[in-house]
Amino acid sequence: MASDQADGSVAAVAEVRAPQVMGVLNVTPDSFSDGGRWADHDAAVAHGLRMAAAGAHLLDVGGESTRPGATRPSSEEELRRVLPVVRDLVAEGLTVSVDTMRAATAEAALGAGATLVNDVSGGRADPRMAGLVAEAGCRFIAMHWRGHSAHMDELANYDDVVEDVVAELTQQVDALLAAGLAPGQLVLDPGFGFSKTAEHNWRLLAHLPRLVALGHPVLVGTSRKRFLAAYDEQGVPDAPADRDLASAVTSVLAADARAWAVRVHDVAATCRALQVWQEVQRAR
Ligand code: PMM
Repeated sequence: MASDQADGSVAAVAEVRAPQVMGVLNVTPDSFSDGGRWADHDAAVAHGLRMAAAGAHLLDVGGESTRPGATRPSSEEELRRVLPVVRDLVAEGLTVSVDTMRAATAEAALGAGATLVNDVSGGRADPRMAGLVAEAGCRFIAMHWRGHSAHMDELANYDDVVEDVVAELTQQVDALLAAGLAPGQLVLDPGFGFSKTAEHNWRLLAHLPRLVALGHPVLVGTSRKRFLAAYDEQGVPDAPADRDLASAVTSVLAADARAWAVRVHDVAATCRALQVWQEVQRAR
């Protein structure tokens, strides 16, 4: 974008862009946020198309629930869930990432036209992942991760959650670069809700600029997570699907911190919230 100055010169003014919106498409029977709703192939594809029409730039297709305590599907089952959905969404001209910790699933999804790999373990769960992604040359979303869902809540111990997450992600970046990834392939994610208490999540959200300052694009995945729950007088939390307003607020905070993308369930509400944010940036 260019703007006219009072002295007649034209100065380049970088437009501040809102984050990319990544729509969550869990093809699983048991995800905490939307478990079972899109487990059927046709329902999943239809939901992906709806999210794209609502403004999603990317669709994140996953076949393994990562809710605390979840058990893992077999590799074959994960592929059976994910692959036909990836293929059909790519055929519709959409940009698809595959949410998987398995190199075999990532490889098959890339073969079916996915262009990003989103690995909540940052390449730590499968020793083949880094080599595969380095070879493919695609974008790789590396999340902060300490262990599988079955026992991740026991691993939520930090001296200083912001500095510890920054240090562990930096170590992971070094490992990925050593395995052959180019710096431009990397996207970092602090991993909201993964081995984190509510307090840890609030601190990470408050200090997102610290992560952005590492120099890689940052993805923020707060949508519908436990720490955003509202509680009634009996102390009962609301349902995950009732947390979309709170989630949209966190997307605006992510935009303020200059995150590259937000991973969300309610694409329409997120896009509307980010439009408002963008108008305020323009008016500055
Ligand atoms: N959260 C979930 C799954 N995949 N991927 C990234 N990169 N970041 C996240 O925060 C993340 C993820 C779990 O949430 P869901 O059950 O709503 O998909």
